[in-house]
Amino acid sequence: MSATALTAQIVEPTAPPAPPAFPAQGEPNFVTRDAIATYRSLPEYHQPAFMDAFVEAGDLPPVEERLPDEPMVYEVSNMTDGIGVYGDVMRHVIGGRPEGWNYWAGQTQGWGGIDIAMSECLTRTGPLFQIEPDDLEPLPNLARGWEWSEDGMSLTVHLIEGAKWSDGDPFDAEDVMFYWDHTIMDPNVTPLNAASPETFGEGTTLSRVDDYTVRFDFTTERPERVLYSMAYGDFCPGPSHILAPMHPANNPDMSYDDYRNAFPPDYMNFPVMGAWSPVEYRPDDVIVLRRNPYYWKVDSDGNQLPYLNELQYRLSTWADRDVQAVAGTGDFSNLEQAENFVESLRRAAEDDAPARLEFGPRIIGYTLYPNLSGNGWGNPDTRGQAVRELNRNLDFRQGVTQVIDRQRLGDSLVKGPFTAQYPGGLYAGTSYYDEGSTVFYPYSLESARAHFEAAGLEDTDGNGFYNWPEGSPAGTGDVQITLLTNTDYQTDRNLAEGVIAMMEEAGLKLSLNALTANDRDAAVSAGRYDWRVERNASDLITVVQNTAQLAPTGPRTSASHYANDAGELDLLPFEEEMVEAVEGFIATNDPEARSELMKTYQQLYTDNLYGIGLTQYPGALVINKRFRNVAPGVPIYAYNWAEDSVIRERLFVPEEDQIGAELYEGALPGEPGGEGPVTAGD
Ligand code: BQZ
Repeated sequence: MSATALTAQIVEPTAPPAPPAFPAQGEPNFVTRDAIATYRSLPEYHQPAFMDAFVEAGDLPPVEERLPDEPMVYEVSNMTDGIGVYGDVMRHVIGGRPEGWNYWAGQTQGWGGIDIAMSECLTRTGPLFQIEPDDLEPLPNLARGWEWSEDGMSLTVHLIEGAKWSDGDPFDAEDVMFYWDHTIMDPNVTPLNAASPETFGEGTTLSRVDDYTVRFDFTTERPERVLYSMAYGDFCPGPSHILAPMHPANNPDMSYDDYRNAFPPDYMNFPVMGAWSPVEYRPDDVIVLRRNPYYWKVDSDGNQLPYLNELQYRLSTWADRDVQAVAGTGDFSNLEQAENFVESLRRAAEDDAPARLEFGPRIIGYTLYPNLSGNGWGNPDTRGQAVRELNRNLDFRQGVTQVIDRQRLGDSLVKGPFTAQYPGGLYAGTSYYDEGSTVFYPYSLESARAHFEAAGLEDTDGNGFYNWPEGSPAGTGDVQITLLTNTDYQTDRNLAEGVIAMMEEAGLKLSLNALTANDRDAAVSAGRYDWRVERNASDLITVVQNTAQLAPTGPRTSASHYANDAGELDLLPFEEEMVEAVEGFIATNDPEARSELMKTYQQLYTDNLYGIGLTQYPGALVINKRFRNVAPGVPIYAYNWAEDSVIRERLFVPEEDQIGAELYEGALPGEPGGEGPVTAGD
């Protein structure tokens, strides 16, 4: 077809279609950060009654000796239902499976907030959804305070003093420096959630000042965004007294694989700074966590937290999590799979419904990501390399996006006002989103075909499917593309199958590669994929968190384009411009400059189709009605997941509502690596 005829068929991009109105149900109570918690000593401290026996038996020192001189104090004024009572359990259900406890070497604990319950980070961002815009900065946590140097080139961080790991070992700068030196700065180790040197800004260093003080030194002035990188998933130090002896840097008998697998799921009582430590694991059945006797947070009456003695994690499916939460046999769910909305809403609306369900903003988004590496990342074979070449062709990506009927795709998940057509990139309704900078390619098979032909594709054998471009090393056969997705979620699977069916209509042959989350994560980080359908991470929601992952700012920062084994990144021109915009954002604190940079980023992303947006919809927090102190308007996902944002350590259940379902009543975590929980005098 002549070029003019082709151009005639092309449908130009438009502004994104307006999303159907869907007001979030809960409205947060906006406060300043110190309204939630401060650090101070109190006249007296208390613990659950059953722990008195441990103190009498000499198994534990008295509570006031287990706490820091100035513990973190949650202010009753910010607790919706006031000071709580001890007891009861939160019954989680998850679809993940633990690989082990070595988060710092990239192992998953099974997700669903297990790692969030076990580990604490220097700062905290989950609860920021309720912070007044003028005070919007990460909350202090293990870092109780910080100050910038005059010239803004360094940040001195003050750690909480006198806090201890759940086995009584002191928490101090040694743990923080071990994390920095032997996790972030060690290229052989990638922690879960993939923090890397780029996460903290090119050339940043960290040094110990004294037992409770460390200092970041930067190469750019006052990179305030680093405070977000000191929060969950990027700076949650592990117990160096347990990890260091197993790390190859200190133990020549250990390889990095040995180190990664040194703490399998049946290693019990793993020392934590979080409120609960794992004491029982039954494969494909349950993980039980018991309260941390040295937890360093209290309420303003001096009651050592948490109020809940136990967390249970039933190892099932994510869909079952929704079902059990609305049925009342589970206690918590992030209702994030649109297919479950209608039934969950129906059940939650009944008078005797055991759980409350509250929808938040539209922050669940799915994207089709083509692998943009052309220089060998993931060692593609001839066919794979030919797909990469197509992926790197703008006409091809424009063809792919115009094949997708997003209205039909969204409706295939759930009818009604939930889903919106999502172009990709930053979300409508989030603080850095700009509609004017967002390019939307409307559904048009005709225009898609014109783009495919402009990319050199033709159905040369007339079987209805495009063949490899002329002279392609992949031969003359039909183009073959694999689509990777996560089989742990029906939404991921349904969207992938929807995309495959639509591509087939347009003449592109796709095959599904559906893997469990752990295998999928391994395939993605190794570059073993052509295309992947994925639920977006929080960087596209908040921008200030995981900012470096918004573009290939480093060899392993954006999973659409890692470097090859030689460390080379073959960025396309628009990717280089995206990197510039993101690095510019990281290097400035000027709000004007920041929003301009994100407009540039959004325009580059959606015009060049760095990722091809599919659908966007709200999520709902489902939590059993017996739990108190659940703040209003908790989004299931923003700066972090609701398991963090809801502040589980200050949730409680009134005595009369407690269900007596603790599996290890009266027990506490035992010795690290020991059998399991212990009772007083054991
Ligand atoms: C929430 C979350 C808590 C990871 C995981 C899981 C992994 C991804 C993502 C979510 C699960 C739940 O999400 O779906 O509702 O409980 O755990 O961590 O999808 O496979 O790699 O990024 O957070």
